[in-house]
Amino acid sequence: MNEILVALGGLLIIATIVWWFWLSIPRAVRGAINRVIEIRVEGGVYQPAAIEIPAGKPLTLRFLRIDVTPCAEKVVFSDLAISADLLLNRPHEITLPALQPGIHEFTCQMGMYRGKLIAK
Ligand SMILES: [Cu+2]
Repeated sequence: MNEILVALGGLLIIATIVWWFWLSIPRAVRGAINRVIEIRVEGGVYQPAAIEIPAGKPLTLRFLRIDVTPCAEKVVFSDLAISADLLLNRPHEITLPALQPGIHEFTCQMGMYRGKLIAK
């Protein structure tokens, strides 16, 4: 009986992890034009994780990493070939070039933390 409970508990934890990292859909936040957009890295997520931005205009993102996990120490914009190291509790600004309309993802180096810029 106990083994079954342990197994069920394990399954529940796995399901939660899968949902957390891959299935949960972040709500889009609109980034104001000509303003630095601040993104917090905390508790296993980027906050906000979905940001609407105007296409065709350079923009600056300011990452603030509060998350101590090594996972959080790098942010990668793979389709833009940009990456940066994030120091703990130290804001790090990344200026992006004007983006094509579409979705530009940013992730940790293993793709577990996920965020996206929605350029329109
Ligand atoms: Cu990671």
